[in-house]
Amino acid sequence: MAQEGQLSADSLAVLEQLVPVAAKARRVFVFTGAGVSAESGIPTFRDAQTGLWAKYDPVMLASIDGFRKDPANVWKWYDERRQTMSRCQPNPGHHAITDWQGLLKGLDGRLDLATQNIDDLHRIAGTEELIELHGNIWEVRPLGSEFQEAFRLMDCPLSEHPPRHIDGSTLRPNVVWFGEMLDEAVLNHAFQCAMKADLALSIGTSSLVYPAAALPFVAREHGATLVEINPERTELTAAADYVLQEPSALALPALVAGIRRICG
Ligand code: BJW
Repeated sequence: MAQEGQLSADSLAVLEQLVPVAAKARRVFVFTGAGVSAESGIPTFRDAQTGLWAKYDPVMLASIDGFRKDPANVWKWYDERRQTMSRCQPNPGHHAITDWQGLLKGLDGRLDLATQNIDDLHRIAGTEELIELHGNIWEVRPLGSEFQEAFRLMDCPLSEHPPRHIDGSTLRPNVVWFGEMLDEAVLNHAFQCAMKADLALSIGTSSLVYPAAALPFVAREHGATLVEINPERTELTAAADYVLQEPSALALPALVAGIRRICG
């Protein structure tokens, strides 16, 4: 468990105000991005374009046009990321969210988690009913097919780029690329959860990629108290009621420990 003493004096002051408010909330909506997995060793989406990949436009690596032009190259990037992710474990931030979800369940409350991450770490940490807005890197589906046709492909590394279906057709990662629609049912469910929340947290996301980035704003518009956890300021920071400018693996365990001290 993270030590509260490692948090800045400013953050401790924010926590002192926030903990009693968070402990009263019974309907919590958590929205996460790549930063929540940074301390597990997974580069954030922007970091994942550094080094060898810096010369590529993210839209070429994460778009259907880029994939159609060079599926082998896009798959090479995903295969490298799969290999990195296969070595990573959930960090104290992921576990704190699961712990809070369990605590709320016992209090007739509810915590819904919508993640933009494709890395599976929230699920491995035990969070239930996870809403995966941008898909999952361990799933594939035939090019041109729908989300519902996805299946798990755990081979790591892959034996060929691109991997092929049993009928020889090209498989694509079951993720949402730029210019593609998110699964409508998944997105609607996330908006419903955001609208019902009395407390919403946006954690480890640059808050730049829409429509997902609208979720915390919508929660706020529907009356939720809004918390942001991110070492950097983002487009959301000015709209947040409480801002913890800290890594999530440090701030989340401290927040949930404070809530547990009140709620038991
Ligand atoms: C820490 C930390 C620590 C570090 N602790 N924090 C309105 C205006 C303009 C454009 C658009 C618009 N609405 C829609 C668009 C287009 C586009 C879009 O939003 N573009 C923006 C760039 C402007 N959106 C789309 O195309 C979406 N589809 C869509 O809108 O469909 C309708 C449509 C159809 C046809 C034409 C046009 C529209 C789909 C978006 C899909 C996004 N997909 C990706 C790739 C997924 C697969 C993969 O990973 O390979 O999803 S892109 C990428 O961004 C990925 C992420 O999930 C997503 C968000 O990134 P995230 O999580 O915020 O990561 P980073 O790296 O940006 O930030 C990390 C943060 O962590 C930083 O803030 C750090 O400070 C912080 N951090 N360490 C806590 N220890």
